[in-house]
Amino acid sequence: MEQTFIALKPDAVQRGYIGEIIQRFERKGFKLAGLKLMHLSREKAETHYGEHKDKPFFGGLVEFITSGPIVAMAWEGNNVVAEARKMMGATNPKDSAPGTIRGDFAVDLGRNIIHGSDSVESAQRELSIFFEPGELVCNWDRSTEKWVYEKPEPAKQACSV
Ligand code: D4T
Repeated sequence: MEQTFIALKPDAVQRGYIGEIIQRFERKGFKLAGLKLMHLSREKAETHYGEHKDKPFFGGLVEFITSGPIVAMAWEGNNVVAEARKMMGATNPKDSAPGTIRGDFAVDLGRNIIHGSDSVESAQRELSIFFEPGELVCNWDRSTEKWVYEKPEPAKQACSV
């Protein structure tokens, strides 16, 4: 069972889309394993976006992501990393299909409202930036599990963070 890291960026929080976006992941059948409203420090923002540190948009990106509260989340499910990326749509909202989160709620690349890990390895790295040890909640039994999966797995006993 995979885990992914999803962040609702300051524009999603300011525009009042927290509930609507969370609802999409719940409706899909993914299971919540971590959730917090937080103000990201500059240091963590620079770590998270480290791969972009030499790009011209890096400064603006760090300013933006630290400009207001974000919602950090861990979601669990089969193929959740790739499925969440599909649900989010293309990075640039001008290319995101209608029906995707960015396609429905965003217009501009620098205000694309949501982040999702692009691989299982990135998810692990990012979850450990945004969550402290013990903050994730993995070991809860969801009563609907057998209605989401044909062959449900028992809840994880140990969280990745
Ligand atoms: P995030 O990390 O926000 O989920 O985006 P992606 O994983 O889909 O895309 P990314 O790493 O290429 O970009 C990170 C982040 O930078 C913003 N950005 C990107 C920007 O403001 N200007 C740009 O020219 C680019 C390429 C948008 C997403």
